[in-house]
Amino acid sequence: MSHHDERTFVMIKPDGVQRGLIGEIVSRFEDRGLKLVGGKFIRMDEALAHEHYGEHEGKPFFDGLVEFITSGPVFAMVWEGADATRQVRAMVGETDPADSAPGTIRGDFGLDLGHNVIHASDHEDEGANDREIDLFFDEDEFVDYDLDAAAWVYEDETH
Ligand code: IDP
Ligand code: MG
Repeated sequence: MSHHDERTFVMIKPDGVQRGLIGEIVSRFEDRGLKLVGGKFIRMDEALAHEHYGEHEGKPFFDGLVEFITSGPVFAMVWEGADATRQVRAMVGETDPADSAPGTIRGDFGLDLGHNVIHASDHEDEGANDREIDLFFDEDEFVDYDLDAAAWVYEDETH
């Protein structure tokens, strides 16, 4: 079942947490058939924020981004499934909620670029997933189990 086990890093940002969207967003990934393998509710410190958003250091919005992402708790998760990184990014929408199609998370729950509810690893950035998963999770924090629904999600999964 190797092609079902791609892992991707997802994080509900402080605005999503404060607006009570954790359940709604988790539901969307569950409904899609993805498997939750790790999750943690944390307050990011400045060092973690700098490391996570290192690629944006020096950009005009960087300081505001670090201030925002450390301003309250975030819910970090790892989801697993076929083509998970690309599929999750498609469910998330564009970086700017104003450009995001209705039906996507940012398109349904946001209006402002600086408060776009959710982070997901970039499928176009080869190393992003592994880097972000490693940054937020230790290997022993992943839960090893079979998701029974997988037998109905994937045609080639056995019952
Ligand atoms: P992404 O979250 O869709 O991958 P990135 O370009 O990687 O988008 O930017 C990371 C985050 O930085 C965005 O999600 C958004 O919160 C913030 N951001 C990006 N560009 C801007 C901007 O021009 N103004 C304010 N915030 C921005
Ligand atoms: Mg990005």
